[in-house]
Amino acid sequence: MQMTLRWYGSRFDTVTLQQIRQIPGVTGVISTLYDTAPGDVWELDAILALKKEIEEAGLSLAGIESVNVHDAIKAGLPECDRYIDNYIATLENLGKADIHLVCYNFMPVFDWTRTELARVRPDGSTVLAYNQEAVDKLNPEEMFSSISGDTNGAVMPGWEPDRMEHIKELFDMYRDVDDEKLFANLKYFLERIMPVCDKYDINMAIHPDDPAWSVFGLPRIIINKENILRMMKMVDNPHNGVTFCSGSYGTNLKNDLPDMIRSLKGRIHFAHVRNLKFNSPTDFEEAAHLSSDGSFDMYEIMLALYDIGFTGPIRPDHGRMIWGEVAMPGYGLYDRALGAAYLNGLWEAIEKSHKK
Ligand code: DNO
Repeated sequence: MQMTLRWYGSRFDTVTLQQIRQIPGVTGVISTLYDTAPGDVWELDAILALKKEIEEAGLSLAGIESVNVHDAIKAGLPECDRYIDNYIATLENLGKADIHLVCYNFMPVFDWTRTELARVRPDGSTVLAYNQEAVDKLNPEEMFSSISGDTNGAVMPGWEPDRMEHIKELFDMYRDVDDEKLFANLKYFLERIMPVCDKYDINMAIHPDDPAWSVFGLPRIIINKENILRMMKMVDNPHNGVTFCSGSYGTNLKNDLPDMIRSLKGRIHFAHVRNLKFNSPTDFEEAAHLSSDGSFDMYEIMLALYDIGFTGPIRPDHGRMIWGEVAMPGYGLYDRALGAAYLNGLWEAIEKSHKK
């Protein structure tokens, strides 16, 4: 596996490439053209400039997170073909730039959902948190304003203010879309993009829905083992793969994370590894990566990745805000660096104990 960190680009991130380079064992970043909107074609020059900047800092561009999918594609609107053509053009340019991993999601309207971006934990750190009772009391329009005061000035991925302004229209778009329809729209999208993925050897890695159930009555499909295996089978091409995100699948305690990993052998192209601490089945917070700080056995998760021969990029996921850092919630330097070091430590121990 290759240890990486997510990086939003020098114009958007408080963390620098030079800082990332000093985290032991981190050799690459996962990045994006953060100022592109879903549906835009990514220009080759812009992709090459991003890659060059990263490589000049002594790191590799290990993949893209995310090339976002336009809502017209997810909702299966008549104009979806035009947006799929644009997506293919972007993949074509990524392929020409020798980039072989694209993370994306197929969540209607919202990307991930949290009710708090800065819940204070007993040690004084602040973390992202989710409480179902709080969601039940909100209507979707209030969701964005309820968290927007805590973003530390950052635009949160998936919560871009100009999209959120049109939230009512976005909800209308999905009025007739249920889980089955969403599966069909995803199949159509994948079938159309697989030829360009085959041509350039681009691994598509779908990110799970977070939380892994329906919010505000919207359809959600990438939530459990059964659905993800269905998705792998419905477009049975190795380039149709997954981002295994422990923190997203783990929101549903019924998901057995190591078992899911083992069932996806050969199809996990990217891994996000983080812990969650459950206070009740409907309230969780994003703890430190260490097993003892949360509810998951991180050793078992890393062991399952090792057992399936995982060789792709991996990244620590959301970190706590600690040591006075001010950054995009979940994406500061310090706690993610601790997470990377910890995950690397687990991996080294697993590797060595298997070689004996
Ligand atoms: C949250 C992230 C997601 C993820 C997208 C992938 O912090 O894990 O926003 O990047 O769902 O498209």
